[in-house]
Amino acid sequence: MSATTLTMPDPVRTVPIQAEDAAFYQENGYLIVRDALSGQELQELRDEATRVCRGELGEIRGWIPNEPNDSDDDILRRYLCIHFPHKISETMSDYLGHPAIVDVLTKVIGPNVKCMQSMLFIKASGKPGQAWHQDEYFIPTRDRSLTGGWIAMDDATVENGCLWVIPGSHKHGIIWPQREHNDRRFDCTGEAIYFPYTDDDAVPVEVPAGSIVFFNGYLLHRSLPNRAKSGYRRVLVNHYMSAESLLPWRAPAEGEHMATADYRDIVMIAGRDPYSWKGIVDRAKPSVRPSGEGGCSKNGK
Ligand SMILES: O=C(O)CCC(=O)C(=O)O
Repeated sequence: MSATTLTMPDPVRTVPIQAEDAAFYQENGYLIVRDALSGQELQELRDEATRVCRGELGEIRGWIPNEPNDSDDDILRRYLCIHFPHKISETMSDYLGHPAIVDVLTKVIGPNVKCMQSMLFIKASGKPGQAWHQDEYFIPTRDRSLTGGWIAMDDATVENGCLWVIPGSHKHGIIWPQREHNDRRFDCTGEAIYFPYTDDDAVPVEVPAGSIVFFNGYLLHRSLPNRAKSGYRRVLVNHYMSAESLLPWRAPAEGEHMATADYRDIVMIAGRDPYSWKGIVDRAKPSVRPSGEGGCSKNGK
């Protein structure tokens, strides 16, 4: 299948987005919001990313102790991605509900929105990307409302490993099979297969720092390695969904039926939580994602 990228309308918008921008998102499965963060906010996030990697904010599974003379660069280069940084960083927790994010998500998801995941990508030069996948494969919502909010902390370019997306690929509503791979361009997370597209259907999502890329949980996307000579492609990406939907993520609690399984380590970022009576559970712990540079021993996000 060909996604006719030549006639693609411009996916770049500013907040507040309009109804036609939300329609673009529904049709194409992604949207870019430019200038969503100020220069000061960007610096705050970059500084916080360094503090997270330095281990100054709290425990991270897989974290490597610093040597006395380590520079920030030495430390940042150790980590491709840290999962759940918002659990130890108040700043990153605050950014889950940044006004630009709330504006877009309340227009593409609905008035009640919750967040269940954050990931801090450092992706220094030479680090791998992530193979084709759909986020809904990893984070199953009941109503397909999963949406990523990918905050670019540096300019993201083809050279330094920006996102690539297959516009419209979310519309099948199918979760394609996934398998392990030995492709050294990518980290150890599996790759989606048997979908009816080729790499020629993909478009690069090059964005300046301060942009936020929103994308649907069924959208096929990937990123390639950072081939720049130096520097990073830092991103804070958070995942959101409608608060009405249960989230059967992780194993159900003891004695719980799958139909009512509902992961409750969430942060409400807009509207009301219809399940507030269940309370919030502190379950996710920050961890380092294996980069795969020494080979992949196990799959997973
Ligand atoms: O930024 C990347 O390299 C990959 C991000 C991604 O695939 C995701 O957030 O789902």
